[in-house]
Amino acid sequence: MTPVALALGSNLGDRERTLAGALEALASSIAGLRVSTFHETDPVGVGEQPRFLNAAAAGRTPLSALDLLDRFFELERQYGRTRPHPGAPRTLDLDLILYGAQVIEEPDIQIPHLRFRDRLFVLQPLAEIAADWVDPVTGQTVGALLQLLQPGGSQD
Ligand code: PH2
Ligand code: MG
Ligand code: MG
Repeated sequence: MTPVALALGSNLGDRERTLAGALEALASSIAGLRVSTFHETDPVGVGEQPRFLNAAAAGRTPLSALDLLDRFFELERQYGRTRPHPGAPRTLDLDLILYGAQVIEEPDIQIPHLRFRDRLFVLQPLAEIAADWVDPVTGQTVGALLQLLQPGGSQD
């Protein structure tokens, strides 16, 4: 079993229902699932779009990182995700953020997620459930990464 952390996002359809349904479905692949609160966030880097609902979850999985990613893609499809262009609004986005202390840099999979250190919409929910998790690339905890990005405190 490997500790795993993921980020969830939705800005199309019934966002809350989608995140809750995806989390329930993930319980068969991730044991001891801990889930953050849901954060309403402004879209970042994708132009004018509906607001997002973002969350993070963590637990332990028997699956390889690639098999878990396949499961994520399958769930995204089940929830009606289409990919008309990069950054398009989506019913469901599931991103694998951390997989144990592994660093994986391959064309199909990059772990830790390449941009998670720059994203409040990932770090804020993740810090609620995994503040002490050490990023194997920078050696910083999730809580410290959040502080670096947002030294002032807790505005969303
Ligand atoms: N995901 C993106 C790009 N921008 N902005 C917010 N607020 N939340 C997201 O989940 C998000 C985003 C690409 O995956
Ligand atoms: Mg994403
Ligand atoms: Mg994604």
